[in-house]
Amino acid sequence: MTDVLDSVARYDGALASVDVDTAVAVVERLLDDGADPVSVLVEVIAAAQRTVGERWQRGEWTVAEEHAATAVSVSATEAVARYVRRTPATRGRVVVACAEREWHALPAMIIGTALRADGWDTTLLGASTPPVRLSQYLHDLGPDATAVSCSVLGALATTRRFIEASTAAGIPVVVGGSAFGRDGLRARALGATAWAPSAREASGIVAGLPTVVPSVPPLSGAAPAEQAAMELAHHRLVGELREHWSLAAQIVTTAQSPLDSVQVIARDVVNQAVHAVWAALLTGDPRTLTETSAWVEELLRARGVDVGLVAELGSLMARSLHEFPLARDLVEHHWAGGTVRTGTTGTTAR
Ligand code: B12
Repeated sequence: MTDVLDSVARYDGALASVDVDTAVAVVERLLDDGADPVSVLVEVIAAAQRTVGERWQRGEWTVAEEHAATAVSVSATEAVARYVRRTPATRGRVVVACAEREWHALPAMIIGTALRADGWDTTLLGASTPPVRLSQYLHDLGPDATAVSCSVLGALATTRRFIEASTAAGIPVVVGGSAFGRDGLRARALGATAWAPSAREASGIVAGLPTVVPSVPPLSGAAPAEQAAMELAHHRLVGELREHWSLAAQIVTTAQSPLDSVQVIARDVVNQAVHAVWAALLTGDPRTLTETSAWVEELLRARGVDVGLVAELGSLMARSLHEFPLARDLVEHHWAGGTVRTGTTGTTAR
């Protein structure tokens, strides 16, 4: 019997050396030895992918290395998919998709494969699919459920459009992925029929879904309206922040390629920060701001940059958001532990 810990270590090594053959051989060996395919997906492939993200976050790996390692994991997931397809699908059909702006297609692929392992007939639509395209697929395929994977906070708004499209056709929607956090609060706020924390629970959750669901009611109130207005002003807002945040002026020694320069990281960070505000407005969950500011702090610390710049970014955001009072209030209270100074009032938020 193959030792699982040893397999995980060999798999990690294969990602680091971009060795597709070894990675595929590791998962095939585990499966041939009788390992549960969902455990291989969750404990080997998904776990290793999170390590890839941590290496990028710590400045140890470039974006190019992250891409290369992910391509290896895509091949390994395909190997699991080939294995599970040997058994016929005996349950209903599930469409697995990522909403527009969501480029993390591998988590969706892992969910699709986990569902197929449990007998569901799955159709994978891939990354960043427009809602109108989803509606077309739902009309053509008539699935029993839609499964939506969302890794980045900026795609929660478009995930909501998927929930609207799916429930408008009466089809229940199960959601998951890191953008939903560690509980079902954001999923419920967006009107999803169900949420699951990992691929392990996905099949049981899909099995328990109602056959038909009503259309979700429109999101009403001031917060979703502000989020929609922020989306329209996004270009201007991120432009202002990128121009004024002093991270752009920092000299960083750990950058290994132009794609990993601090300016590129600053662009990503500003986008993520504004998206965290959108997500809090849409879901009523301010942890999106606490989590994102902690993530920015880790990114900066790993690159030897003054972490005081996290609070500076918060202050700039609060100032730029003067037309968006709820958003501004969220930043003042939840970004960087509530240490944001707006400059206009001179006060420190609680
Ligand atoms: C590979 C990768 C990419 C690739 C994706 C390629 C691909 N084909 O998928 C590329 C290079 C395109 C990319 C781009 C970006 N990425 Co990226 N990426 C990753 C990485 C390293 C791995 C993603 C992955 O495959 N995870 C493995 C999956 C399976 O794990 P999981 O998400 O936990 O999924 C489990 C559950 O959540 C659940 N689940 C997931 N989906 C669903 C769906 C349903 C229905 C259910 C029930 C359950 C469920 O089940 C899964 C298995 O148990 C992650 C690190 C990480 N922690 O995941 C970063 C990460 C997600 N990326 C990040 C960032 C910042 C970005 C970029 C903004 C910039 C960048 N670094 O390149 C862009 C944004 C692109 C966009 N708009 O979508 C950050 C997000 C940080 C944050 N605060 O949100 C992370 C966390 C990296 C980090 N540590 O900072 N990325």
